[in-house]
Amino acid sequence: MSIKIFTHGDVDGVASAALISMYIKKDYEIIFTHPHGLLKDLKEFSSVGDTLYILDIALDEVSWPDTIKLLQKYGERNKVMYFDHHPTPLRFMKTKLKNIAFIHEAGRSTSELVHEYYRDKLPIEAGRIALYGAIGDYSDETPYMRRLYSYWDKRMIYFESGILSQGLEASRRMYDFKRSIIEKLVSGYLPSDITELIERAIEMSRREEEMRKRLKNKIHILNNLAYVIDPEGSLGRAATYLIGLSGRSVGIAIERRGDIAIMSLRARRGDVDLNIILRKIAPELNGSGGGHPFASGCRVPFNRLNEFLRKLDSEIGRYIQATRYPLHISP
Ligand SMILES: [Mn+2]
Repeated sequence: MSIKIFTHGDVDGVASAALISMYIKKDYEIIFTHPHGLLKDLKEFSSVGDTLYILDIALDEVSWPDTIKLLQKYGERNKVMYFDHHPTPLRFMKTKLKNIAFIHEAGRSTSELVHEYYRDKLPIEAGRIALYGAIGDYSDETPYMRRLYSYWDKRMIYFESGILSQGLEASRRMYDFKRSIIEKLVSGYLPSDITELIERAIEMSRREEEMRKRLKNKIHILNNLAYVIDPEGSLGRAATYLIGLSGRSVGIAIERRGDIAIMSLRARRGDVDLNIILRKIAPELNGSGGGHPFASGCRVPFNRLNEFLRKLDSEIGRYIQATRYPLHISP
């Protein structure tokens, strides 16, 4: 029987785990996971009687009923806290949950939700950690976070958060390194105090710029989306740059892992809701996908990738058509 923190490996996940660690103080274990792996990781790394914190992990469109069933079973014996801000599955009903504290709100980072929940029990330094996480998810402009900014200098916070996000992006599956970062943040270090993190951040920025330049030769463009296979760099960053390079609404960076195509998708703000489209069409091709309206992830069998991309392209086109209203011209 112990305390387990399941979290995402990005800035928001790392910051949220640091905040929980500051609150619990000791004897916890941090496990990095992701939406598609949550159920398997829960079964492997936790058992009935554990106190669980799940942070910044979207509920997967396919496996969520089993995940919730398992968590409710754990919740009969011990505390289960679920903090997240990703849109929930299409048929998910928060009100039907039993024995799980489900703290959820779209549009606010998980770090913000965690900080607000435990704010009376956290030291002042927790506020800047929450801000790093919120910036990492582009969600630092909420009323609550704006209030937190009044204790800090925004430029300094952006500098530190930038090091953290570039450094973590360059350390994808280095879970022990990420645990050591959390430990350091908890004991009061700034990201800029951590030499290895800075070195990785600088190296990441250099590689990212090289990748961005290479994308021009690897890009494939359909009607409404642009994609690249194996960008040789961060998928999320590549997806963002594809929008600018192609002028299309959606950028998709794809990596092959065995028989699976792993994708990161970004949409131009205001054009489409990727989360809704992916939750609908990915399961139709034996895959899973979702996330935020403008930033999502997806995986489908590699041999169905072309079918998926064509389907997605026409679905995006339909979505844009359906939501495009004539401009209102005021007199
Ligand atoms: Mn997040």
